[in-house]
Amino acid sequence: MTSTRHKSLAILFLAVLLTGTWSLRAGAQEVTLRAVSAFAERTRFSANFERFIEKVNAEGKGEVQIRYIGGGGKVMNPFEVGNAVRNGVVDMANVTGAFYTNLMPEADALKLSERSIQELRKNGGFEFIHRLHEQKLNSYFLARQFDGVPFHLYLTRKIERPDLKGLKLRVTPVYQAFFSALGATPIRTDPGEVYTALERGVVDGYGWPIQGVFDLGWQEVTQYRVDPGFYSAEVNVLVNLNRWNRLSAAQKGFLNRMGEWLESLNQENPRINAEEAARQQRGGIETITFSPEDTLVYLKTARDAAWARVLEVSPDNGPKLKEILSK
Ligand code: 173
Repeated sequence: MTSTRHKSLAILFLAVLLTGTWSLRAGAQEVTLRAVSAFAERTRFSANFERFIEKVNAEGKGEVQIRYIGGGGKVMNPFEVGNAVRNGVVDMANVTGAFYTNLMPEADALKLSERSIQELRKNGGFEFIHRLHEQKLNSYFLARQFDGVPFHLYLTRKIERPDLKGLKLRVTPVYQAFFSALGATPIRTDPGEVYTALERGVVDGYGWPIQGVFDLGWQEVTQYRVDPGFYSAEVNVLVNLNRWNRLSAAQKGFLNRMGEWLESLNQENPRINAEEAARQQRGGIETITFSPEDTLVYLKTARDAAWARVLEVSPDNGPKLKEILSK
């Protein structure tokens, strides 16, 4: 009897000891975050995020690791990625605001920023965008990538003037208000459907940044690029807020430093933009430029149509965003 009692006490003691030790270790334990990209793996708009993951995994041993589940339509529909990080189906996402306007209509304004993310972080403007992501996307906004990468209109037929009547164009929310204002019929698709839509003549062109046209072979089905570009691409790294809040101060600090490093890669963009434009030219994509007056109309329509849309869908936060992001 006594020996049984002793035995169970000893087991209890051992259990407490083990649990205690285990939970002490758990406090400092490495966490693994599950991450997805809304863009296809190893394509331009996943590439910097993939470099970020490599760096985190190399420098974050014992602290934070990231398990990359993958990107593009392979893992989930790109337009579902915002919802997945909001629900905690994934812990981290690489995604453009254009893919989560259903949850956060204000995200459509992010492309309109005339200030770099470094500038916005310094002047406090970023705080507002940060809070919107907490409220509407249940996410911590870790980093903004691709400042200074303009979008362009790519076409299979030549146009002489900024008049898109009769053209069916592939869009996301980035281009929708602008191309519609110039008379086009917009057709929304994710990037994975662009090639087929062009090949089959379902669309006469598409919106896309200056970078990444070659990733999915679109040079084969693209004849023209309209210059100049407009807006600025934005692809954001978001972390599910509940997951973020459970990280230790050290883990948060580490990820924030890595996020800043990721944002510093934005300075590579002028060089990459020039390389990609040259590569498009070699690939046979001709540029279309309008008269100086028409160019002004083109750019003014881009800006005005997009801000009008933002103010329409977000009458409460739109004016503040315009104040923060415009120069
Ligand atoms: O799919 C898109 O054209 C789009 O909206 C986008 C946004 C940021 C980077 C690349 C593409």
